[in-house]
Amino acid sequence: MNGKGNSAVRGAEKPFLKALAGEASDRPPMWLMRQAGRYLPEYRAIRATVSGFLELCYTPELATEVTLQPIRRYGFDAAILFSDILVVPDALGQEVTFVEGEGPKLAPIRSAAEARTLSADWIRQRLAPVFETVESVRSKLPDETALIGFAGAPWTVACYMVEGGGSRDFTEVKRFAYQDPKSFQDVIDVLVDGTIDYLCAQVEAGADALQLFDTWAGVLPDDAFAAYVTEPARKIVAGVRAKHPDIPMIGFPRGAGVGYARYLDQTGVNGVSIDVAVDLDWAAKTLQPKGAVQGNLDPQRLLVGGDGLNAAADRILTAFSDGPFIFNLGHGVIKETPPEHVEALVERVRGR
Ligand code: 1CP
Repeated sequence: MNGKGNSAVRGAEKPFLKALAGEASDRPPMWLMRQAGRYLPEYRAIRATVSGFLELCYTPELATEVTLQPIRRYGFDAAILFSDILVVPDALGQEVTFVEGEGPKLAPIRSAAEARTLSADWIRQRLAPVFETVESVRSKLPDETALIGFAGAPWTVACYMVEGGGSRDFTEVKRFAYQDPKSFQDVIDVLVDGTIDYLCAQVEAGADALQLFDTWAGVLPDDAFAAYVTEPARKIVAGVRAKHPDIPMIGFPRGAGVGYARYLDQTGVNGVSIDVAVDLDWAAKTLQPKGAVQGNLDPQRLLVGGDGLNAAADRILTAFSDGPFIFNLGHGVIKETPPEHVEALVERVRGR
């Protein structure tokens, strides 16, 4: 690792940023969602030194190290800040814990009174260690490697806040949204404000681009998708751009189906991250003329490896070769994935 550049001019030479600026390439840039994480033995070694997952997110020295691990191993075109989407509710005043083997746990917010306990005022102060990580990663990355900052989108973060953790059917969050839309909108609004501030602070610390993760966008009917996915994303993009007009942004409304086109049209993002179910030809025809496409290899292909992995990667590379494209998965790396399969995928994508 050498070089410490982050000037606009150098930035323009990063292949990842070129794709987000609308350029096609014979050798598309690549990175993988959840590229830092439990499939890497060096991640597990660092994870074992802390008692809880959030402690890792809030310790800049360790979070920097795990952000850089996949860059050292695979030379990806972008590093993604090591943190989690749930640091935002933690900073809004709804304490988050991660229970080993069970995932996140939060005391659920399900009423107007509970919604009023949240405040976006403390984001910069409480999440200072995260911004310190961004700064430290930036100073250690090679010049050609972009640094992606990120946040969860309001709907997805609200799912965890109202359900009190992960969910299968999203009964409680939908009940709250449908029974008391005004109070639910208050939760969405505080998340919009907090997320704008959170993302701006990441840009100020050195992030080159931002990704908004809306993992549970696909469970909503079209009217609720417009209200809770597209509209908050539009406000966040506009709010961040009011301070940082040139920052490239990617949206990931997972499971949006044909809604990806409306999302790309209406939010102002530079590109969309598509999930495994999106039709390749449809996306090349409908999405690529309007913005960059990022995706969408099935993480299970990477887990299994072999000829099937190569063939699946080739189909994606061929489908998107004429427009702006970033090679990625359709969702995160599965923790049982052999690191050698990632190596093989990098060779396949780079070797063409
Ligand atoms: O103990 C551990 O090591 C915890 C595993 C882990 C990791 C490695 C969690 C817990 N979060 C993360 C890191 C993380 N999460 C990153 C940065 C690393 C990288 O991408 O390389 C990012 C961008 C996220 C984003 C995230 N967290 C999302 C959105 C993307 C997606 O995967 O859909 C979501 C939904 C979460 C919530 C979350 N974090 C962790 C868990 C177990 C969960 C719940 C997932 C669920 O409900 O199924």
